[in-house]
Amino acid sequence: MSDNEQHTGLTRRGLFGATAAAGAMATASSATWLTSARQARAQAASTETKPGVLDEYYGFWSSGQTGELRILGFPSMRELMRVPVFNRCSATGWGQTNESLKILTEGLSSETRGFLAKRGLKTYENGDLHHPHMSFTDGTYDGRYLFMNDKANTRVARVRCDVMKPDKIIEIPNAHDIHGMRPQKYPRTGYVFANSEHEAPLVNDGKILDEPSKYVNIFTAIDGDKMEVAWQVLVSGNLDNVDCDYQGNYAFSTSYNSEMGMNLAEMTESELDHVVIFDLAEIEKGVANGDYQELNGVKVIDGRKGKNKNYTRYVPVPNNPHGVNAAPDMKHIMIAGKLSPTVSVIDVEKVDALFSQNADPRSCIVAEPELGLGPLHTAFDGKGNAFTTTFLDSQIVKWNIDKAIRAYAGETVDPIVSKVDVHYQPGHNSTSMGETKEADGKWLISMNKFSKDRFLNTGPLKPENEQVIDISGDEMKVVHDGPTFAEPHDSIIVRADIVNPVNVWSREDPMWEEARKQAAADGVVLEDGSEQVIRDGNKVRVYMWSVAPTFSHEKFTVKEGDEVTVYVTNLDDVDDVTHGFTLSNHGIAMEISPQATASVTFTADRPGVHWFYCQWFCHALHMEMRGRMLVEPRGA
Ligand code: RUQ
Ligand code: CUA
Ligand code: CA
Repeated sequence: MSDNEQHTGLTRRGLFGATAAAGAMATASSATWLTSARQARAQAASTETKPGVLDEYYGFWSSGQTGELRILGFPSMRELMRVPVFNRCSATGWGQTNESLKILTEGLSSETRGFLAKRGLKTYENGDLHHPHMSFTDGTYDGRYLFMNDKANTRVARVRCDVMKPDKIIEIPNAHDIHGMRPQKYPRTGYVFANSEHEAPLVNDGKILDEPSKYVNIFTAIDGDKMEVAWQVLVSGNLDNVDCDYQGNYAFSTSYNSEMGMNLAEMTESELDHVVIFDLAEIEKGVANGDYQELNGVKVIDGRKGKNKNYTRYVPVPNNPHGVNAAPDMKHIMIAGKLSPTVSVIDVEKVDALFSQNADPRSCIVAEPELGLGPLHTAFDGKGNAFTTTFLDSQIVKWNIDKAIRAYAGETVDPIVSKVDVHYQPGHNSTSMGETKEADGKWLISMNKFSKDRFLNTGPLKPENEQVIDISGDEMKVVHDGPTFAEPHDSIIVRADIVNPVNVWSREDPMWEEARKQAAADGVVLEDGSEQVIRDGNKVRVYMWSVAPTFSHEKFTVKEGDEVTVYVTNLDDVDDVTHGFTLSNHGIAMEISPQATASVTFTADRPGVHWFYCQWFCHALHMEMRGRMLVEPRGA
């Protein structure tokens, strides 16, 4: 058995026994680290942020199967906002208002819309949001947009950073379950790269079913400005995570299933899987030269192995690799080994030769330090160090990139700087500005999948635990534990000066373009305070405005069976005076922030008196901010 095989055997057993391993974490770290960590604690930087003091960073957090984006203040870890994206939100009406439904439905294929319609749905009501990333210009965040994936329903969303609401959500055709997703770093975003994780027939219409040898997988480049698919590439094996270089030349995707296995034994059979490297210029050339097939309106390039094309290269790496992270030195890409205790380091400058000279694919690997069991993701301090989570060891491993390269070249040097225990089983970690060329080396967040005994017991379903770590010195210091609900996979920590949201909506915002058009057709000006009820056959449009603490209508009357649309325009233009419109016993509620318009359409099929009220506390007389909908019975 080779060294490598031994590790693989160990980690496989460890992986299957992961929960049992969590209890025994302390044994994994040496006493030396514990002692020095204890000594260092006295001088640790504090996450405490005094009342009234603003945080130094924005944290943008995913929420996994909750489907929303979360905004945190960092390092205080105060949750500032939840931004519904793929989920249905009770508070804001996301997924119910016409404005949100437009965004949620216009990017779906007609096939998906038809499928959902049969289930009485306009859009999906769940999502699995793993990876939030900000748009880049010249290698750093530019504060324009946040992009994020939906693994559950094969979508990618864009959130506007000026208002912190999604403006585009698109379904990715030909793909199955978007997992890894990253924006292009240079010269700007540009492309948003998205990995389809799960294999399926290219034309998935039921003619091919249990014939895995005919399945494919697909890599997608989205035009981040238009939010349209630019092109796709067929690949061999599946795709997990993705990142790209700082030069705008290549994207790198891990594949844990190079075997194209359909069960665990098959998927973990090979000692080596691979990283696919995509040559963006070659692919663009191929598209321009017509070397593609068009499928569901998308140009699909064939980048599979053995096609003798220059679109892709496959670099063998151990073993069911997971995370891909580009270092702020703008030169190195870290591939976490997961079942292998190693991280494989790719030198982007050595990638050219893979394409131009058909060099040995492994020749771009310049280091492969052994860090511990279950390496998943790597973050950076911008000072030449990397921080890798080890899921099975429950540690963050700080290692020096240069030393790892020298060790790989044969020098006797230990790249590991220090390790710290985290609680328990970390997945992603992120450092302040760490995925940009402006990494500042101050903070790291370890996003731990298990909390176990760290908090008061909440029953069988436990929160996760996020730990803030001071990384300004050689020893890492855990300075904060924070429970969190399902399941922030990933996060970015962005300097606050980069993000500048508005306080009040602009009345020109495209969000209520449809409402404005309809109002114009009805002779109503949304913002002039006119209150009108327009009847159009069995369609009734109620135009309403709100100024704390009143709605313009104390009542409106409709007939049973009418299709009613209520438009509310919030004429308050004061910071933080958000109103709501909840129609009781109709399952309807929506948010109307200052100077916004929101609308909702429903059938008035309950005769009688129904109150609507404002659900956002806005005034001393907030309780009085209410009115009646009178529904005349049919035939009355
Ligand atoms: S993946 S825990 Cu969905 Cu980001 Cu690695
Ligand atoms: Cu308006 Cu409460
Ligand atoms: Ca594998």
